[in-house]
Amino acid sequence: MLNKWLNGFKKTQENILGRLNALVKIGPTINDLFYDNLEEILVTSDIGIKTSMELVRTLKEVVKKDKIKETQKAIEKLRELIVDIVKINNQKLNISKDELSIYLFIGVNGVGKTTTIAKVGNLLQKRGLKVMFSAGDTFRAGAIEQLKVWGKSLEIPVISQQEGSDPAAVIFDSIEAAKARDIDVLLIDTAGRLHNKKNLMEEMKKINKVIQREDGKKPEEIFLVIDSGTGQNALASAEEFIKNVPDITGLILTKLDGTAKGGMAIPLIKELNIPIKFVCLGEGVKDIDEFIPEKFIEGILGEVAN
Ligand SMILES: Nc1nc2c(ncn2[C@@H]2O[C@H](COP(=O)(O)OP(=O)(O)OP(=O)(O)O)[C@@H](O)[C@H]2O)c(=O)[nH]1
Ligand SMILES: [Mg+2]
Repeated sequence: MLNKWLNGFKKTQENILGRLNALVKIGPTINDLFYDNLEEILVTSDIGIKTSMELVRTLKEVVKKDKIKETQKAIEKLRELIVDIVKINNQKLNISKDELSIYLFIGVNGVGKTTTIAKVGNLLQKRGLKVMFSAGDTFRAGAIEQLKVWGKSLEIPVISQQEGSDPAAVIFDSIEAAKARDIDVLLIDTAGRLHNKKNLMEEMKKINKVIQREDGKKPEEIFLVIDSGTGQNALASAEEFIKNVPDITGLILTKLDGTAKGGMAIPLIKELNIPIKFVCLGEGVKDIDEFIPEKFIEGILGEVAN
């Protein structure tokens, strides 16, 4: 699994670590230019201007306090600062004992919601839990079929209605069916595109309400699925969702395998204060792992070479 992480993060690591190593090589002693270059590397690694500036400012304080002279040592301190940010983010999956748990997957179109449902469903099933899928994306052509194909190959039941039907009705049915069949976790797919953002947000609110009414509690997890390739733009998009669905319990970062922008996870954690619960590192059903801060840091920063 560690190899998969390291492979998945390869592009991000080359982007960040590669340039940090080059920076240490061109100047072994700390000076103003070092900080300027460092800030530029961080900003252009999708860590975002705000978080990058804060990191450099804190690093300057640490360097001063610890009387550090070498750029190599400064980079090691930077790594510790990033670890501190990411570590707040070590949260376990919420699962209710002895009653149905509901996981709702939301996010803009194409980020990987449906694929991630298959991955999480498979993971939970492997852990001995009884899972079920709910085809709550009745909007996009082919979405129901896509989930059914996953359900068939993973032997996970799928509750669906026709395309164009009311997602709230599908979700209602799914909760009833899940309870009747003693399911542990119901994973609900949702549409990512509904003409415009306003409709999408209204739909999300409505779905959330239906679940709370039918299940008598909030979903155990509301996952906001985010495409890592969108880089630092993901932050604004996530903030928009949070405004409309305030109960988001976790983020899932997809497509880390194809991007050099994995640094975007750092401002997301810092600014949103919502844990990243899973990372996805490929299209296959097994290309998913729980977010582990140490592994993430190793993935993006590796070991700083001497
Ligand atoms: N490389 C890679 N591709 C992924 C990953 N996750 C999803 N994909 C691909 O991204 C594409 C879109 O995935 P979907 O799961 O259909 O995305 P969605 O959010 O459900 O899309 P809509 O239903 O249209 O809103 C598919 O081709 C997936 O195979 C990942 O972690 N890595
Ligand atoms: Mg989908």
